[in-house]
Amino acid sequence: MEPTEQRQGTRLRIRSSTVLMAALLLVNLPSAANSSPVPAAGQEQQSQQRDPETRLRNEIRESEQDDEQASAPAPQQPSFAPSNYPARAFSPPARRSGQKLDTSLAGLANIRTSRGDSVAALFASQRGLRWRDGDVFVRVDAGLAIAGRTLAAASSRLIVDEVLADLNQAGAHVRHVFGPHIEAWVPVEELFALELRPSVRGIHRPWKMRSAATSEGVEVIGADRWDGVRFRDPTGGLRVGVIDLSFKGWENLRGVDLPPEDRLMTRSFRDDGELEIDDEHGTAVAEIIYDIEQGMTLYLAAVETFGEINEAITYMIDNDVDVINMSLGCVGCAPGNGEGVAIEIVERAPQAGIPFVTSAGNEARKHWIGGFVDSDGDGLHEFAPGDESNSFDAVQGDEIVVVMNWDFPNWFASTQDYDLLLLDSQDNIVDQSRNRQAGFPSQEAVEEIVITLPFTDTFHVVVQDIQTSGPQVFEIFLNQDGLEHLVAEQSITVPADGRQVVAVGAAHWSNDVPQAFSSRGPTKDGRMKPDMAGPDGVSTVSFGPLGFFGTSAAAPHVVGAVALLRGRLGLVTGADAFQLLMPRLVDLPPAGADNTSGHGRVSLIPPF
Ligand SMILES: [Ca+2]
Ligand SMILES: [Ca+2]
Ligand SMILES: [Ca+2]
Ligand SMILES: [Ca+2]
Repeated sequence: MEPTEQRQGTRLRIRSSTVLMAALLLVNLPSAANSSPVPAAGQEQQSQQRDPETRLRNEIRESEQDDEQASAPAPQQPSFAPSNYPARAFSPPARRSGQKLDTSLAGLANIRTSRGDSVAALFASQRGLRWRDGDVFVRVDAGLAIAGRTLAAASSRLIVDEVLADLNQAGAHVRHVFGPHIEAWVPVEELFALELRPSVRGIHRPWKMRSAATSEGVEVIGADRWDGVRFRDPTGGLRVGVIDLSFKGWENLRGVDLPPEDRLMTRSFRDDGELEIDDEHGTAVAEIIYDIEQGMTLYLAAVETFGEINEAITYMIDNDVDVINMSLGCVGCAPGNGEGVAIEIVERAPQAGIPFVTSAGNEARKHWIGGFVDSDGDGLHEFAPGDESNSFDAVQGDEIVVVMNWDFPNWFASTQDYDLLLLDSQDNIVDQSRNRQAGFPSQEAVEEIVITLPFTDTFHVVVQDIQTSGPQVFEIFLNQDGLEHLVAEQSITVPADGRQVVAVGAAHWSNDVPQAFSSRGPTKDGRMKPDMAGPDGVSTVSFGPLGFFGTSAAAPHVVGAVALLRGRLGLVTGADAFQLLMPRLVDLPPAGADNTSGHGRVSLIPPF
């Protein structure tokens, strides 16, 4: 055996025993409240070399460990049996009964109680939680505790009103209500009390979109061949909607790379009211559409959460747009089988006759999926024989997002309980997500770790079986490249899995070769996706020459094509134009429809 393999074997054994030891200490050593269960000697040495923020983080971690020990139940047989639910890390025992709070939110509440506002603010920012003067932005789910029912089936307007009254009494500021879901600013000290309210089923991070971050495409798809075709205006205006996180620099491009002022509408639906909070992503998307067709009014809508997207869709429908581009996706916000609130929200557009075009995702090299395997019986999944970690290298300051999904058919109220851990190279728990899945509404089969890394290291994603009826298929997404074990299949993001949503993969403009990172289908229920492909690697003012890569750049080529056909052929609706595109897609290898480029790359080559 090679030395590297031996070292790996040793390290993994240490890892397993560390996790087990933490659990043992939790259940057996409540009196050891002032000692640290996770190896601390090495950690202290490291912290001397790290910055002040790292020391503060270590303080937070120690505080969390105090909480773990304070919450330790009566001693039991140490095992990973269901009764020994280990390390509900951030919840003290009196608060365990509810178990409706996401791990990170419970951690935030405990940190604020023990360490005050400034440490809590740091904790929130390191975990990607919106924080404002002691309030945190959350999604509250309203429903009754009926095992085996989804939230939608366990909720009603009366139940939602009851939770709204609870929130009002708690001093919360409600921002959006969609179905049984409420997005609100909630005072952190009220989280545990709210968790105990009978009609509150879950308090979670708000579902958020992420951009598929990072023209020649104009010629590739043949839009230049339409230069001599006069623009017709049969319905009093061609209108195109772009929904995105941020439109930085949009004002500078008016009248040249974007429509002039009288045909460029902007509106922020974001809680912060910003159009330009982030980067030029949305501006670059709009530039591509305008490269292909100039005769339209563009509607730019800035969003981040589902509640905000819901309002943006209403805005687009009210303004009678012909086609919508949203080069955004999320993971861990729905099961990926065409079901879920994200899908319901965006499919309001096609139901109103408006084609909704989205990016397939850039996650093919950031994804793993497979069945749970535990041949040594220690409760930890083996990604490969003898390897209980899916590792990656990352540097201090990286905002890491690890998302795990499973039990796709019953995702909304899962009885299968897995937990997700992130360990460093010395097997310290950097962070963990230990939400409860016991079959109640809002107990989604998802665990999510969001953490700004306090140091540079090799990190390990570890999956633990807490209580399941048998091995389940699960998937892991990491928000950066470099995951040790990868599976490209089924890496499509939400809402690209929607049946009425047009999902677009990316193929490089110069050679029509699909990008390795372009998310692959099929959906979790086995349907082919993406639907088609578009060019990427193209030039925009926003991202520079040949600088806009990804399915985010591919999708607006489809939207631009729909707009062009609608305008130049004098069609009445965007849906009419979309129908004309489908039979003219250029099939890319392998022959026939496939889960990389769908039915083919978009083309406007005449005749039409
Ligand atoms: Ca194992
Ligand atoms: Ca590994
Ligand atoms: Ca869990
Ligand atoms: Ca093909």
